Amino acid sequence: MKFFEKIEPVKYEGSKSTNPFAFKYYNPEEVILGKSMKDHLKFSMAYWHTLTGSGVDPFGSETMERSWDDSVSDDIEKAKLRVKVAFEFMEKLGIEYFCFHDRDIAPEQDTLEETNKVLDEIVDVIEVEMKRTGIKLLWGTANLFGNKRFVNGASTSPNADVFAFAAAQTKKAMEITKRLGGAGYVFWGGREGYETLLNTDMKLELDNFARFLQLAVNYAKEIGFKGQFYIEPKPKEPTKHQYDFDSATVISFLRQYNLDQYFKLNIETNHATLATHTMNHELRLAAINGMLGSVDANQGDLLLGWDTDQFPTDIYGSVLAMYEIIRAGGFTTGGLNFDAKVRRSSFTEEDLLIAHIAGMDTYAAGLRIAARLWEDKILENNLEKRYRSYETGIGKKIVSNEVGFKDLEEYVFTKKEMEPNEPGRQELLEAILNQYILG
Ligand code: XLS
Ligand code: NI
Ligand code: NI
Repeated sequence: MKFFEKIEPVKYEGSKSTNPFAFKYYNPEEVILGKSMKDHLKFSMAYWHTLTGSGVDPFGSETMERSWDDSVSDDIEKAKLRVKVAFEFMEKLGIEYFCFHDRDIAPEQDTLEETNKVLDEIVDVIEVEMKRTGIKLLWGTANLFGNKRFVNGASTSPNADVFAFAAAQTKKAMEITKRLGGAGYVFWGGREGYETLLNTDMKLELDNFARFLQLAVNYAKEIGFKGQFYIEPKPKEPTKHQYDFDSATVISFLRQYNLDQYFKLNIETNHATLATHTMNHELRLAAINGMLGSVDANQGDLLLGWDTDQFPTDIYGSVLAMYEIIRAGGFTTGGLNFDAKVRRSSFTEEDLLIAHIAGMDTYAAGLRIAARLWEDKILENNLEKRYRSYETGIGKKIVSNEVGFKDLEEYVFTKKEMEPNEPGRQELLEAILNQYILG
């Protein structure tokens, strides 16, 4: 059965188009900075939001109208049908990657053995669809937060049996990710954090968290899984203190436990917002540490303190994010995964398509603008000029670690007059950025 039969494959029609089912900025094969737009952007569909998002919120029940979900009642049959719908949907949009949690694609059964059996059945269907369409798995992951057994965390749970269960579940999720040729595997610390120190052994929880990651690294070696491991930082929600707070926290955690060589970061826009950082800050920090891996492209609402996971439509943000990605040399294993859900009142199947088109166009426009900024070296030339005092003289000695406090004191005593400071010219740069955005 075809569900999007009435809808033509989405095409690029340019910025003057009024067709809601056309791309205005995303022209997949167009070459920018020597690479096609689709290879720069590597769009990915998030299975959980797009296929299983129902529109529930703390105040109300499901709102989404999904004809395929209504057409079958058996859970396993429904899961199989959703796979078909997912691939048809990605084909219409020309999305070449997807991401999933184990529990998004297949319903959990009474025991882990039964769950794994059902999971394998669904993976069979996914495998066929991947072969048919050429669509690839950007990353897989395990849902270690939804089931009530994870009420106190997974690898950071005070209950060792829960640690064991999380390990067993992750083992299987890694196996299916490997089987589907996944380019990566994500660890988002679901409920790995705490509410109050009154009942928490923080040291043991952090040690166990690192132990768990080390076990995953060991198992990847054992089964020959070559995909990239990522940690996805998030500062809060569901727990008050999430251990993977932001890029900086995760990088130092990985270094402390000698895990840094095995992991990169999967950075999500809305999580940056929750950490009171900009997305470009999070990306730059990862990049300068060689850990910029992949992106969960969405956006939050600055007036709300939670992870609203909206589709990205903010051009300013997409320009600055794409600038960082270009600056870091582009994606290798990673891509732009739409960890985003349609608003509760955007409940039609058409809304689902339009939301993805809007997100793809936003990042495509971001890429176009960021590429021009990069080519014209607007920011890079300014940096060069601003930091030129480190190119010669005492500055050069400082950055080549040739001087100590005594030498610097002597330098100041003999020089007497310091070089004057220069203005940062923030407003000028912001105005130039606006020119690049508006054309
Ligand atoms: C939740 C996270 C989650 C991860 C995958 O806030 O963004 O969806 O991306 O587990
Ligand atoms: Ni995410
Ligand atoms: Ni999120």
